[in-house]
Amino acid sequence: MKPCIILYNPRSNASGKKILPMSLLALGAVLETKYDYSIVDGNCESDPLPAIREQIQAGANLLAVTVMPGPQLSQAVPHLARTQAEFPHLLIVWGGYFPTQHADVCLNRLA
Ligand code: B12
Repeated sequence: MKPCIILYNPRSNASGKKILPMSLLALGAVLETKYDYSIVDGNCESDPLPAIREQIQAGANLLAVTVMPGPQLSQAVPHLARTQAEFPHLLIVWGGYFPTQHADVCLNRLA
């Protein structure tokens, strides 16, 4: 079945280390057998946007992103703004350390 959920880990380290996206793997474990999902890892993709676009064109309708403060946030904001502009009906869900601690900023300034 085609994935309906994209789990996106914006790049979290400049050194290019392929760190396991534990946050999304934990989410995937919950989604397993219930929903089809794919993981787009910014630590593995030089430009994650084409990979995200491809999944949406293949039918994905929810983009779930994990965001820590710092480099991940500076990736997430422009990437999600561009993706939302291109796919206005796409549902985007923020999770992780930054939105958990700064929900007001995410809801009022970034949505
Ligand atoms: C692994 C890790 C890293 C890795 C990155 C991993 C990655 N995502 O690629 C590396 C080493 C690169 C890293 C770097 C940094 N980190 Co760090 N990191 C951690 C660490 C040790 C574990 C996080 C983790 O994987 N937890 C396990 C997963 C399963 O739990 P989780 O992330 O909370 O996810 C759960 C929920 O939050 C939720 N969830 C998470 N994402 C999403 C998304 C959606 C859509 C939904 C629905 C739910 C959801 O569901 C998950 C399952 O329950 C934590 C400390 C800790 N013990 O938690 C610090 C921590 C998160 N890091 C922190 C910081 C500050 C940084 C840096 C800014 C440090 C620096 N100065 O450079 C950088 C920033 C990097 C960046 N932003 O890009 C702080 C954040 C503090 C804060 N106020 O938010 C922490 C808490 C450490 C600390 N005690 O200070 N980090």
